[in-house]
Amino acid sequence: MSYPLVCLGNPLLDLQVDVESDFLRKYDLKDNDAILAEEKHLPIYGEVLQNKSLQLLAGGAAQNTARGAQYILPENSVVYFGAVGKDVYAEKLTEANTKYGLKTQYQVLEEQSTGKCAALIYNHHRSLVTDLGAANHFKASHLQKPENWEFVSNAKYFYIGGFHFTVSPEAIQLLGKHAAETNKVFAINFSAPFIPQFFKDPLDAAIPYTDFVIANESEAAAYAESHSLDLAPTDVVGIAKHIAQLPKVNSARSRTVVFTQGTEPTVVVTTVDGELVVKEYAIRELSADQVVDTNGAGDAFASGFMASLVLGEDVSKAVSRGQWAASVSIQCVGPAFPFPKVEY
Ligand code: 26A
Repeated sequence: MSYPLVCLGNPLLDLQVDVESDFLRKYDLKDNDAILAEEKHLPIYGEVLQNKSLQLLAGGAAQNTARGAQYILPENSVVYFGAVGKDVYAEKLTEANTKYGLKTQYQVLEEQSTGKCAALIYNHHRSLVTDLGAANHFKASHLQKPENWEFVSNAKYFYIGGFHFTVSPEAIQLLGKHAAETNKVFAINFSAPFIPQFFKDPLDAAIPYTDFVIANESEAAAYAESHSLDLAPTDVVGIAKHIAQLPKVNSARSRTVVFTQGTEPTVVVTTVDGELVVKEYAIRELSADQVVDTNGAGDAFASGFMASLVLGEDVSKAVSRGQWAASVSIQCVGPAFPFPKVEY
């Protein structure tokens, strides 16, 4: 079986609820962030289960991107790897993935429970608090099993959710090396500010394999800070230029850095024949009443972007498809796309 796009990440079930700012303050949370749950956050999961607005939704950043890319692409285009338990949460994920036609090759860990993410919606913001559970135990050796490596060796594009740097940098290295050695496309997403901040070393070790780096403005700022760049944290173009020029293993492909900035234009920096080319693309505007929630907006952008690359389109089209996918997903509850399907 030949699926052009392989994605790797942490499969999670989102427990999405509407909250007031008091709730966020009580747990010391920002309006818009993504963190790993500490001891003090654990009561959140009990509280959200009591909340009348609770919705159980398939989540996990790279899994959202994988589902979204499969939504756009022809059947049998995307396969997703990650670790889950053997429980009703995993069944919920499988149900959603089946609806989108996403192929999963989960590592199933019977002793662990499937990971969960409290997605706390406050106005147009979302604060994500994750208990990784089984997802935290994914092993690179799962990819190396012959039945899984076949998907890897047949793929042409790889997409890694940055959140996976907290789990298996080894698996990311394995795929990055394979992509570079076989001249395939390797893309990563920073996923959250805490990745460049606290997982700097595994991130830096993966950058040389990347052909595409996707992130948002707050992740770019966190990168600049943790790498002590002599740039303002708001200088997204400068930060993108810096990353675009970092050493690269596969010199047959140039590196492109894509920074989304919420409602501000998407910044793209590419190296063409050693020269840096900077482009900015205005987003698709939505009126306030069209915005349902922004949970998964960045993942949806990455779905459209990656699907476009798989379709053989150029970077400007990929950004445009990404922006379209984000605007579609923002109009849905949680990290989802509408059925019946809408087309770009
Ligand atoms: C390691 N962490 C913290 C995470 C995540 C995560 N996915 C993987 N690892 N924290 C939140 N998410 C997912 O991000 C999506 C929105 O972009 C949530 O499950 C949510 O669906």
